[in-house]
Amino acid sequence: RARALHSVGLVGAPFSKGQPRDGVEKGPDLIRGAGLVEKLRGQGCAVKDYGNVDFDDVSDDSPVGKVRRPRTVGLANQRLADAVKAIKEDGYVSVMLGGDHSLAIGSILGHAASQKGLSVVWVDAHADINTPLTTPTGNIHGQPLSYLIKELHCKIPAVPGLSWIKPCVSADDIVYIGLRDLDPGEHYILKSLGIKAYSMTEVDRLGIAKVMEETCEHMFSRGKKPIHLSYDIDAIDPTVTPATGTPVVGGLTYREGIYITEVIHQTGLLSALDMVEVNPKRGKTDDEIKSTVDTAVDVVLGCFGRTREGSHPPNYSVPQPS
Ligand code: EXY
Ligand code: MN
Ligand code: MN
Ligand code: MN
Repeated sequence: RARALHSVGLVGAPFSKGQPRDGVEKGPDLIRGAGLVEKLRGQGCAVKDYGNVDFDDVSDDSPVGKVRRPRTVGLANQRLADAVKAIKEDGYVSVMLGGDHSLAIGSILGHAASQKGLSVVWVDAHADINTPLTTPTGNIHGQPLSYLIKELHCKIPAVPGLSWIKPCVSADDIVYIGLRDLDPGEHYILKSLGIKAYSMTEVDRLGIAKVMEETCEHMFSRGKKPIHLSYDIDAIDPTVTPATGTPVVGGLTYREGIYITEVIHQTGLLSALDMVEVNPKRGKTDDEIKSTVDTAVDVVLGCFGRTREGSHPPNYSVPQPS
């Protein structure tokens, strides 16, 4: 092949302290183990695997108000932000394999540090926009966007370990797809900031094709910015991806989940991807784990040009009988 179709910089983030369940730290190695790098190369991508980020536990990390493990999560995200920033400066599209969704803090901050402005597409059953004061659980994987949105900054109290975070995205630069489990505070924030959101109701009403058309229209109306796609595997229905910490019935089909990636790929603007919340310990059988991991792999492949219609190299010719 003359020239790689996409340059992918892969980083693993084996981190689980943004939520209470063990196992989600195994996501990166499982997704690699399912052949992600080989499959990306097989479809023409140049891949550099930056390995896994090293995370340290902060020993004395008692809750601050309701917020659990703020210093550990804050430190992990500082490390991840540096890793993603380096990947972007090396010229790759960053692919972060989680780990829990609190990692979006570091991934988006690192991405934003290398670009002038970003659009964020957040594919999730949940809005992950609780503030330290609205969170019902204290788990930071339900809060990452609250720290990152400029318009919410005045509602974020100083929390040890997290106060270094400078918001880097505007409410207008975010589109949600797949929502179906929001807390009251989250719903209020979405409505009051006017954040574009396609819940499962809109997916049902409009169909995924129209949802993606409108998603692109909304993003492009503000100029063509690099896209950060933050993809929580729990956006997809738990019949397909059951091995995740907070499954919610009534999710995206496999086909809808993949269609999103095909459209994002076609924009040519994908600049960073998060694939998070794959937790093998939450799968009841090997088949449940495999279906979840294989779907996560397919989401990443779809982002980098895999098409369901098939494909062929540009120089392909049908062999002639001699
Ligand atoms: N909204 C709930 C909370 O704040 O704890 C549940 C959050 C689950 C977050 C998952 C990963 O997307
Ligand atoms: Mn999430
Ligand atoms: Mn979720
Ligand atoms: Mn392509």
